[in-house]
Amino acid sequence: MGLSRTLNVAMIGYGFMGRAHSNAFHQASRFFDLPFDLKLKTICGRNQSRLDHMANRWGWEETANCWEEVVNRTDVDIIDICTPNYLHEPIALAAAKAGKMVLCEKPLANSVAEAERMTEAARKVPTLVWFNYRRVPAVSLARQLIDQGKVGEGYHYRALYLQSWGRNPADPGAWRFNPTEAGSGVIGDLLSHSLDLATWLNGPISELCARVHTFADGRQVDDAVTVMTRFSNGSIGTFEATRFATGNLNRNCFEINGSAGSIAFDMEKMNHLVAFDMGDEVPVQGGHNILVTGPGHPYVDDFWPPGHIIGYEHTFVATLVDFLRAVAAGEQFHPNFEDALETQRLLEAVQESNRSRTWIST
Ligand code: SOE
Repeated sequence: MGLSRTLNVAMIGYGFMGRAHSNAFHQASRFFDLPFDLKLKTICGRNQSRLDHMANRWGWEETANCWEEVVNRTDVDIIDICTPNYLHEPIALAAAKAGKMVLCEKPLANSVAEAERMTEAARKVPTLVWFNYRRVPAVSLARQLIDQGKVGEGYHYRALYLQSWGRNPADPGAWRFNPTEAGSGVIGDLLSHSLDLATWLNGPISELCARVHTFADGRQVDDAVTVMTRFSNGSIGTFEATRFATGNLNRNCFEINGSAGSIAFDMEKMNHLVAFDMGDEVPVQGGHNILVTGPGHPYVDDFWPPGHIIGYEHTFVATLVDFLRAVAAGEQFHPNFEDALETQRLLEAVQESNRSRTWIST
């Protein structure tokens, strides 16, 4: 791919993720030395007044209403998809066909079949799926500690993704509650994050057994899910994802227990990682509460001086930085469409296990 220094970005969609991505497109080159400059060229969607508001506030040059035209523009290099899930596939297929780099919100699709078509179509273009929690510095540090053998032989992987807004009946028509648009409830929205992290940190899942539940009367998507897993490395896992965890707003947590130590993370304390090391002298054994703000921790040296904490938005910046550097180096970025397809297979196995009331090999 002969790329110029400036890459023009077109974003399709303008909700919560549209803001998170717009911020990342601006901030990436302010904090990091990058191989490319990004131009926020056009933002596309149906509602003109929301588009105008987004364009003014977040510095998009133009607005557009027809994504089919936008993905075929010769002056656009990157298509960023942050629409409701059901539109991921058609937009990604068209964008890949037009030879664009394709960035896509999670979950990649509403089914494995869709995700397979997207992955196949995009084989020759750089892809990114916004599983942003991998780039929380504390989570990246967890991965480094695991790679250094600090957990040892894995025994347990435990994940919770707890939110509570599903209890609010106020907006039953919102797309996240519409099975045609969202595909599922917490399975695609929250469990997908936990499974992406789990397979990145602890390796492939070999089998699983799941129970899905909907609490709200008449709601057509799942509100909660619990999953038991076996991992290929011999460890066992439990996962819980819910929009009914009263009192919890965005607690994306995991804990890993192994022969050499343990690691625990909680997104509501995202600048910290708790690490327990069996190598410590017994009288001082206990969880080290590490403030992951540098020096030397992943990403943070390019943000603020040590001790100056960062936030949710920085995870999108770090994701984008790694993607642009991978593109410049001609390397594969992860998680890409292929990685997200594997997660999609797990999501479908969860649905299948719930339907059949059986363990599913994955
Ligand atoms: C849902 O409330 C949501 O916004 C998810 O869609 C995001 O992926 C997650 O990061 C935060 O919660």
